Amino acid sequence: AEPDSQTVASFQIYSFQDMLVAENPSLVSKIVIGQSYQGRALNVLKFSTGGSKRPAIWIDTGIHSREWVTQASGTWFAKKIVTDYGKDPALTAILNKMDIFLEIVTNPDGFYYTHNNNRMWRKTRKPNPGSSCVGVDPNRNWDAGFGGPGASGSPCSETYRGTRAHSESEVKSIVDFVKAHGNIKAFISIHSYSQMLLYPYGYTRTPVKEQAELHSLAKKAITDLASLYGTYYRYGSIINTIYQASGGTIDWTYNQGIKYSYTFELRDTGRYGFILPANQILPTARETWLALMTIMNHTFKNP
Ligand code: 0X9
Ligand code: ZN
Repeated sequence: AEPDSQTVASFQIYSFQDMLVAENPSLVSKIVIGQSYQGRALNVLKFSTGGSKRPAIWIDTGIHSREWVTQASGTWFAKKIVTDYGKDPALTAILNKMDIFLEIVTNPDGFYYTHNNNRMWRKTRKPNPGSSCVGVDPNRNWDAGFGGPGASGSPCSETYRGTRAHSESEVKSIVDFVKAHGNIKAFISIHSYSQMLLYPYGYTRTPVKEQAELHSLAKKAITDLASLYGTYYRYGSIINTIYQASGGTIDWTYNQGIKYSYTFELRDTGRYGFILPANQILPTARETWLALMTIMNHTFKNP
């Protein structure tokens, strides 16, 4: 019989991660930072050439489960890192001084659900007591303007914030990891779709202290992204560029002192939306990598 799509998708991403570690043991290891509500491992790939608690770059994909081009791109980034280390001088220099952490399947329960029940599932899969609606928006659950405008208090909403900040294990596991690590210099959370590169804040109009630097770095990153296929990105703060959103990932990481906190919204601008055709995966991953390298390089040079 044909393997079901769940077998193909997250089993393959999980076994791919183990294979990558097995084939590149001196560069890649796998850390389990926690478990999802339904008990799935929250795997993070660590790319490191040595040292301990080196300054680090975090990248996550798939926190919104239906944004499938992000998990696919994250998988490609993992392979790209091991392929380019020792060949691309910029990446090699970065990895000789810094570590990269990559969480590809950041919302595994939601990802499972998008394959087996509802392709358009966005939230976690934890039941909400007193409601028949399931799940919390993991990009409204962080302790940054939590409960303010730009999130919902209704369990049936797609932007339900949850009963308290960090109520979702998928979020809390990252919070604990970031705090325990204490030396993360860039935090990049990858979503789709809209073609935007965003920096804090989402919950307030108050500009961040380093707005000028974050803005010009975003411009450089999207210019490099566009150099490959001409894909046009907008950029700016979340609240000025997309909409007000409270309890978001990168507002929390920024407030933790991680200056280079960015969110991508990958392809497209709505023609296919979340159901991006598979033939756009590789071009999306390739162009996004150019922007990631720009941000990582700037972080490396401005510790
Ligand atoms: O609404 C969101 O969570 C994001 N858009 S999406 O279509 N991927 O759902 C944008 C939110 C901006 N990011 C943060 N608040 N961190
Ligand atoms: Zn999203």
